[in-house]
Amino acid sequence: MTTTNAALKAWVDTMTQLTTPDNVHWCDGSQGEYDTLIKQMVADGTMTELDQDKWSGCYYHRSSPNDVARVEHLTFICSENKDDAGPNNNWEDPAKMKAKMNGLFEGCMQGRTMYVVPYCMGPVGSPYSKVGIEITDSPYVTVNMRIMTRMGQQALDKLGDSTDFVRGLHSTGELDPDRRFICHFPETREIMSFGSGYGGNALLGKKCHALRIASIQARDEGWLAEHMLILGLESPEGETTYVCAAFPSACGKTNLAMLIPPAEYKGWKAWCVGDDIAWLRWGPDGRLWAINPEAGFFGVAPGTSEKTNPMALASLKTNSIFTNTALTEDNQPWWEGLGPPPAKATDWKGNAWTPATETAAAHPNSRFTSPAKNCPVASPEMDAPEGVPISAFIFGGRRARTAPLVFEAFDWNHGVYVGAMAASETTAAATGKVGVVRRDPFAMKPFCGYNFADYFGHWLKMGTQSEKAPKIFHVNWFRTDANGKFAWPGFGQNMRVLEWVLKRCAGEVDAVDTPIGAVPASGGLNLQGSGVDAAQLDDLLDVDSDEWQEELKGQKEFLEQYGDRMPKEMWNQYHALAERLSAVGAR
Ligand code: OXD
Ligand code: MN
Repeated sequence: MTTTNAALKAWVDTMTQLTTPDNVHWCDGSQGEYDTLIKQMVADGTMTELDQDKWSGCYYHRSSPNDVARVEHLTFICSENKDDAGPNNNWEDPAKMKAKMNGLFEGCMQGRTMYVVPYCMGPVGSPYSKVGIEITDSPYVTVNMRIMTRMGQQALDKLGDSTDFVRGLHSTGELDPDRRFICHFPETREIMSFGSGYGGNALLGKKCHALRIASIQARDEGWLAEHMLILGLESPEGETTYVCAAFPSACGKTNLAMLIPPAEYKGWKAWCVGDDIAWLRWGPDGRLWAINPEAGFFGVAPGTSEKTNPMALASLKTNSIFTNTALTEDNQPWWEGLGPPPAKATDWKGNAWTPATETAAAHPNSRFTSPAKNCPVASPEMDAPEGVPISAFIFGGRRARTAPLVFEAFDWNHGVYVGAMAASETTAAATGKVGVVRRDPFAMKPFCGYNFADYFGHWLKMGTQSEKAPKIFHVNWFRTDANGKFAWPGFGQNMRVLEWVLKRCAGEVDAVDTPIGAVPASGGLNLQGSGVDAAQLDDLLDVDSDEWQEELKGQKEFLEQYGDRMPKEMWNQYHALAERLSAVGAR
């Protein structure tokens, strides 16, 4: 590992003095370094080697049982000005929080090795990529970062002597939930994360850098950093159209990103460019181009199977790390939904487990970390420096009623409003209370590093900058019928909705206006072979006045939280929607 970057060396020296590690290791990102770290973790019990004949290059890790997910209540945006963080974030004064965090970090790496992890978010050759440095005392984090980012010497080479890098300091500390904080300092582009080893809290390139800090950089520099998958759909004629889609966590983003078109779609191919994050900029041609800043998938294991997502399953078969799944007696990972349960296993907490055990074998948020290149439908454009041109944005959530299967926004500003009002209903499993609407604007509620009112303003402004802005759509795969059953088959069948989206982008198919947006005209959505008939589709596309009056109330409450800072145009959109709804109500 070599660098002449004086600012970087000085910062690493200061962090070394603060945390006092026994050793400092600068990561070069090589396979040899990765193998050495894995070997070391197998030796000390941090990792278990899986059956290498069936799971080549795969390892298993069990985290502390109190450290299995992102901790939104312990995540802070420490901007100089509280209003800049907005009601959508926890805020603390940066000087106060820095002092508190420095206290936690003081001497915390004693007896440990400090790993200096240079990483590049985005293809190394892309002018749109950004370099960050994560300092961590976790070898588990280090090997995960090598899968999730372009890591090591290549990132240092890209950085050169520039001082423009995100500074991330991470320690697992004592994994004490009372001494766990994930803090962002937007003005100085710094991240300090203490007390957790979980991906979303500890792999600082992902949510902390590529979304929270990058969303702020994007606002300042005129681009977008979004919680979106990027999917290419290639027609039988060989033309590929790209879409970006934003859904709240655990609403099937990875599944849609790796969709397999149904049998009726002969000759169609779907290509995965990314499953979680998109960075978008206007290209010289006036279109919006997207890169995936990541190099791997950090996917939820439970529910992933040959049936639901064969492409994810193929991706995780080699060179992957499994965290908090179950482990079978013959050293294979297992999770609920994968297939028949093993007769005996060890559960995610390390306890003996059999199918008769009442608790789940895998934690519901157990994960696989896999190289994106493993995916059989990884887009050939995944490394393209300029990214891919986006024709449509698709927003969605999990709604039992209210939101129809699909609708198109009337124009960009209406589309921004639709994205801002994206919401999901909680499921019984999550809260014990079904049907509570949780607003998750642009699926960015946990990830927008600044005031949502300003974020919506930024999106509105972006739309004024080109005539070729993508069209905006909203989908809902989770609508239920009168019996409470899912009315739409989902998964690969979602291709039918995507085809309609593509046809709308190409101006090839009609739509019917409703008060909330335009839905497919009769016969416009291909149902052949779907198992859904025309009457069922009518129900799936129905816009119910009473449900929307209720929805309007929730939208108003949400907008009001942001006071004067909410752009007037968002209120204009609200009033226009209310008027359109009352016009049909009065009919
Ligand atoms: C994720 C998330 O892990 O959104 O991608 O929580
Ligand atoms: Mn995500």
